[in-house]
Formats: sequence, structure tokens, C-alpha cells
Amino acid sequence: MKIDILSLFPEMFEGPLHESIVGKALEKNLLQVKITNYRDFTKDRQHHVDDYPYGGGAGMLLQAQPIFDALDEVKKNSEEVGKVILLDPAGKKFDQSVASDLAKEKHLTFICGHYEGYDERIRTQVTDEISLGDYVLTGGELGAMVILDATVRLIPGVLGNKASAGDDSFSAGLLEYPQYTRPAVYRGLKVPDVLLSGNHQKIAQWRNYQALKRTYLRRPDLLLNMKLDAEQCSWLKKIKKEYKSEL
Ligand code: 21W
Repeated sequence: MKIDILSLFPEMFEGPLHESIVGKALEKNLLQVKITNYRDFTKDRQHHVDDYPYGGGAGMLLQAQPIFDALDEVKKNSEEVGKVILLDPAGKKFDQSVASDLAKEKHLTFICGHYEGYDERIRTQVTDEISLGDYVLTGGELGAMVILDATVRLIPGVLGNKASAGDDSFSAGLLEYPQYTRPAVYRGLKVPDVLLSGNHQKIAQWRNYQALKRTYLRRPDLLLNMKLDAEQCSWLKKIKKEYKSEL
């Protein structure tokens, strides 16, 4: 996959791109990332990229010209321009299903805003507008990094075969079951007996039950649009009864 990032702050990407799994994907050439600075496309002597909003109001806006020109440069240098993604608080909320759609693309371009936003006309150049969620950031850079991180780990070959992306809680639709590692007792806190039993069928059953219980108690919204099998349905009834008696 090839990813272009347009930003005023290229240095913000150094850490996240070069460590851990994404860093390895770059080394293995499963991923190429190019960062382009809008500042390199300004036409005036002082290299301004921002200006005051027409009609007044607080703050400054990224101007259309440096963004359009930076994007034109990206298009000129790519055989195939895939999705052009605007990071925007008013965009579609990012989640795992968006990540798996993006992971199928050959080329992604992220347009990061800063200051109080950008000239509205940039929206004519994008295929997607994505938000991280309902809180205010200082710019789109962290959004681009989150989306890149969640997307790149889904590219075949990026994760070792030890950790398969298909096992993720959100791809199964439930929260993850509790996990433990050695020692079996720490500060008096015991690992559940079943996990030490060596009975793999019992362990799998316990994990499925715990995942369902945790999802029901913490994120019941995730269960609304999910198909549960017969065993899960009967567990859920039991969990609901138990929970009611605790209230
Ligand atoms: C914050 C841009 C506030 C614009 C109209 C009138 C990218 C982001 C961002 C930012 C405003 C994402 C205004 C979740 C985010 C981002 C910077 C609003 C004021 N507009 N996901 N007045 N949250 N944020 N501008 O903030 O660029 S993805």
C-alpha cells in the first residue's frame, strides 16, 4: 500500500511511523509513506498557508491553493489515485469496518487540517471525510495516524501469523475476554482455575461467555446489531438474570 499524507507538521508522524508494527511494515516494503508539507506549495515570499475567514470569526483557515497544489503533486506522482481522505470533525466516524474497507485500497491520501479548519472548497477534491469521534483535536494529524495504524495492521503480511487480525474483538463484534499471564497468583489475585485446567474446550467456552458478559455489561450497543448463536442467546439470558439479581 502507498500512503500520501498532506500536513503542515510532518515531524508529528516520525514516532508512530517508525516504531513497532507500522515501522516493520515500512522496512518490509509492505507499505510506503510519503509526507508532503503544504508549506512547500505556497507562492508568497513569507510562505503563508493560512488566512482569515471571510465574514469574520475566530482563528485562521488553511487556504485552498496550497492544499489543491499539494494534492495535484500527489496525483501527478501516482499511477492510480485511490481514496482521498479529509480528516474532519464533521466526517463519518472511524471504526473497524472503515479500517477494513481502507485496507483493501492500493493508495490512500490523507489531507490534514490545522488551525480552525480549511477553506471549504477542498471538499470538492476528496472521496471520503472521516472523524475520529466527538471531541476536538488541534488538527487532523493524529486522526491520520490512528487511521493509518488501524488500516496498515490489516494488510496481509503486516502482522506476524502469531497475532492474526481476524481474532480482534471488534471484528468478532464483541469485547475481548479477560487474559492472564504468569504467575498464577499475584498479590493474592488468582488466575481463574479453568485457564490452568488444560481443557481447551472448556477454556474456549469460558472465553466466549466472558466476552459476551463483558460486552453486555459495558457496551450493550454492540449487541444490538449482532447475530448471536443459540448458545450465546441462552448465556445472555443467564447473564441478564444474574445482573438483575445483583441490582
Ligand atoms: C477543530 C478543525 C475544530 C476545525 C466553523 C465555524 C480531524 C478532528 C480533526 C479542528 C474545528 C477529527 C469552526 C475528531 C477533530 C481536526 C481540528 C472547528 C471551528 N468551524 N476527529 N467554526 N476531532 N480537528 N472549526 O477535531 O482537524 S479528524
